[in-house]
This record gives sequence, structure tokens and C-alpha cells, in this order.
Amino acid sequence: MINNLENILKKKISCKSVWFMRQAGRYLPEFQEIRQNNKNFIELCFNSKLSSEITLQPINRFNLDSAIIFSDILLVPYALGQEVSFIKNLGPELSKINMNKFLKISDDNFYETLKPVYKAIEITRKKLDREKSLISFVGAPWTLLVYMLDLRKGKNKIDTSKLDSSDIEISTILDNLTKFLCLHIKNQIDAGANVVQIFDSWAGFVPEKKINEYCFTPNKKIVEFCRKEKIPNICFPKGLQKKYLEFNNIVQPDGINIDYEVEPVWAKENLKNVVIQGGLHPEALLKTEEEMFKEATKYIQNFKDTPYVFNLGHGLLPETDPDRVKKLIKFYRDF
Ligand code: 1CP
Repeated sequence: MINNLENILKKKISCKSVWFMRQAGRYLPEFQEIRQNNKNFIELCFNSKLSSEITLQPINRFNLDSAIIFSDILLVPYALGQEVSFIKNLGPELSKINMNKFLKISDDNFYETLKPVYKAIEITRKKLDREKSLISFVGAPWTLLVYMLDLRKGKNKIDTSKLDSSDIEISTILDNLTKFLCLHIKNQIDAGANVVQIFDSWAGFVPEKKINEYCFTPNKKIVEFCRKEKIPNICFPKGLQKKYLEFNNIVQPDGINIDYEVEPVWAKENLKNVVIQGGLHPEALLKTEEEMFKEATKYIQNFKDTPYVFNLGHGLLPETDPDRVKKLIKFYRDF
């Protein structure tokens, strides 16, 4: 049971365990094949049978230690009343939020919309080896807000003017999201998931003076809910740099995924009482094999005697060669 993620998170023990963010997805030809016949991404996410099949693709190919359910963080805004479409090369696009609708969705209605996700988890848990963990996930409230209010300005910028000028109450949205995200976590666990990862992919873009209100507090509320429900949890507040320390002290998750900007030596010294996960730059898999192994060694060596889960500093890139993923896993396991 040494590689079992839920045990590692519960007991904070040293281990040998590996999985990758975005392990189920675009870099795999077997995913592309399904995707080609399923042009509507949301519909694909709601196809329980296919979603389960996609979840298991990287497990069958690489024998990873954990599976992450194939779904998307934007299914929650969808279930709360916004249209969501995925536009090739542009990313997701949401219809304008209707606050009346958003605040009126009932728990039952929310459950009914997301039922196919829970069904996919149920199917997958039955097929997955018992010693492997099934990871469920949610987007953190701030990261969902970025999409819901269309705050993105290109890949690496956000439009904060919309936050100041917005007549919509940001705190009302964050609170309502937090409530439904806890429900979504609980439903996924009840369906058979063993762990939850909370993706705050846009945490690095929270305006400085709002960091408590938009990032730390909502993540903390979700982690507290998980603790009450005994749900092993991992936070990924991407882009926080040195504020990872404050985040970890305030939020106190079971696990924390570092991004590629966080120095592993610094992380080991500063992030305490937590299982550290990830860090390796996804671009390392696009370099020569020698460079990839060299960069991976930096993490594996540094964390070799601490509770550490091998993973990346963000998701696998679509242009990644699956053979490289295989070689990286072997390199880690042989280390
Ligand atoms: O084929 C396609 O074009 C769809 C690509 C795709 C995939 C495979 C999207 C659209 N979502 C997913 C699945 C997905 N999304 C998973 C599956 C499980 C796995 O990891 O293997 C997960 C965990 C997510 C989570 C997700 N979706 C995040 C958080 C993690 C991260 O990468 O930062 C975010 C921000 C999204 C939004 C989203 N969905 C899809 C895209 C292209 C994006 C990002 C767009 C952007 O950069 O703003």
C-alpha cells in the first residue's frame, strides 16, 4: 500500500507514488481518437462511459499510481446556470452570469446536472485496482470566478478593472461557489473517489490586497470542510511564489502541489506538516532525455526522504510525446 495516495495524505509518510496533472488528455492518441468523434467537450465530460474510459487510458498505458477523473472545473459554473463552450485554440468561453439564476439553483438541481460525473466515478472505481487512488477535483472559487466573469486577458494576464467596476458582489459569488464546491466534493467522494485536488490555477493573479479574501479564505473553508468529512485533500495555488508559505500555514491542506516557479529546496525547508507534490516543469518533457532526467533528479533527490508525490508543476502539455512520460515514470521508479 506504499504508493496509495490517500494513505500518504492521511499519514504524511514517505512513499513512492507518481501521477501527472492532465495525464488523461490531449497528448494521448487514444484520447484524440475519442475526441475526434465527440466534438462537444461538455457533452464528452457528461458521457460517463467515455469519461471513465479516458480516465483509465493513462493507467492502462503507464500503470500510474493514481487516476484522476476525466472532467473539467468548468462543469460547476455550467451546473450553476452558465453556458460553457470550448473554442479550439482559444479555450473556454462562458455566457454572461445571471445572478438570479446563479443564486437560485437548488442542491438537487446541481446534483442532477452533475450526476454523469458521479456515475463516471462509480464506474471507474469499480475498474481501477484497489491499491490505486481515484482523484476527484474542483476549481477553487477564485479560479472559477476568473472564467465566470471573463477576467482573462490573454494567457498570462487578468483584467482587474472588471473586479472594481463590477456591480456584482464578488463575495456573494465566492461564498455561493464555496458552498457548491463542497457539495461537489462530497458527491464525488460518495461516488467512490478517494482524494480531492483543489485547483487554484489563477491564484498568482489575485490582486495583492485581496489575497486573503479571494484565495486563502475560500481554500481554507474548503479544506476545513474536507477535514470535517475526513477527505484527503491537495491544494494547488499556482503562481503564489513565496506566498506558498503563508498559504500552507493558513489553509493547512493535507497535500500541496508546488508549481515550477517554486524552488524545491525552499519548499522542503518552508512547507511543513504537508505532503509536497509535483514541481517539475512540464516543458522538461519536451527537452532532450538527458535534460529531462537532470531536471527530474533535482526534485527526486531533494525530496527523497520526505513525504513527496512525484508530479509536475502544471499539466502535461498537448505536444508531449507519450513515450517520454513512460521514460520519466521508469526513471523515477528506478531512482
Ligand atoms: O480536447 C480538448 O480540447 C479539451 C482539453 C481539455 C481537457 C483534456 C480541457 C479543456 N479540460 C480537460 C480535462 C481536465 N481539465 C482535467 C482532466 C483530468 C486530467 O488532469 O487528466 C482536469 C483536472 C482539468 C482541470 C482544469 N480545467 C483546470 C485546472 C488545471 C489547470 O490546468 O490549470 C483549468 C484551468 C481548466 C479549464 C480548461 N479546460 C480546458 C482548457 C483548455 C482549460 C484551460 C484554458 C485556459 O488556459 O484558460
